[in-house]
Amino acid sequence: MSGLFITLEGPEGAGKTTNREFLAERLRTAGHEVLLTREPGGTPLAERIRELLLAPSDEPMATDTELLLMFAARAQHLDQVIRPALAAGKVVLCDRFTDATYAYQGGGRGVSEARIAVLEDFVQGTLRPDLTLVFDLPVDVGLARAAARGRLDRFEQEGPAFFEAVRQTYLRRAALNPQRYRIIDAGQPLVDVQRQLERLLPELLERQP
Ligand code: T5A
Repeated sequence: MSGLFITLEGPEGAGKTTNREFLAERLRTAGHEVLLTREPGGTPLAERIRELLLAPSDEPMATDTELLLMFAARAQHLDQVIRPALAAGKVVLCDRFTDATYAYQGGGRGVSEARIAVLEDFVQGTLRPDLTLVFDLPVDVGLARAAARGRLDRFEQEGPAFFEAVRQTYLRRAALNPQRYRIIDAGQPLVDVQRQLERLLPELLERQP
């Protein structure tokens, strides 16, 4: 793989979607071919799985069903989009990836890390992101932002304890591997968040293929 794999992570309403185009533009301006994508989703089939995962439903979704659907969508996304783009030397900027599984299905739902790691190895082989930006902010601030957008999806209907576990899982994983993770203080006004991203750009560009 000759490309660069960057993932954007964080709890609800952290601003990943708002900032991913900003980052992509900066990287393109620096002369790199950037593929912007997201999980769950990123291909037509994986986007259909996303709909299943996000739609509120009267039938409760079993935790293992949720976990396996996340990895089913990921397998499709890797095969159709991520691996080919990396092989072509592109920068892949992905809004959420397997850290979200550790945070939501692991921290939030209580699935053991060991169980998630088995699926991670099975679906990804040795592929891991080169760099992960964690957009961190207090849970109540993120939930208020998400709520202001209107109708809540199936995950957004969870309570604050779920999202606190999600947040703490991200922070713990980042602390364990400072080489790969960078924390962005996403509770700041947008202009300040983007200032932090600007400061990270030289490092991102240094890691370019
Ligand atoms: N999931 C995903 C799992 O459980 N396991 C997995 O393995 C994977 C891959 C995906 C859901 O799936 C779960 C996690 C998620 O719950 P999603 O809609 O993609 O669903 O969820 P999010 O990625 O969380 O999307 P959000 O839109 O909720 O969060 P973002 O993208 O971080 O936030 P964004 O940019 O949309 O911003 C939210 C609002 O805040 C404003 C924006 O304008 C927007 O209105 N905003 C700010 N306001 C003030 N100051 C700032 N600095 C702001 N930044 C953004």
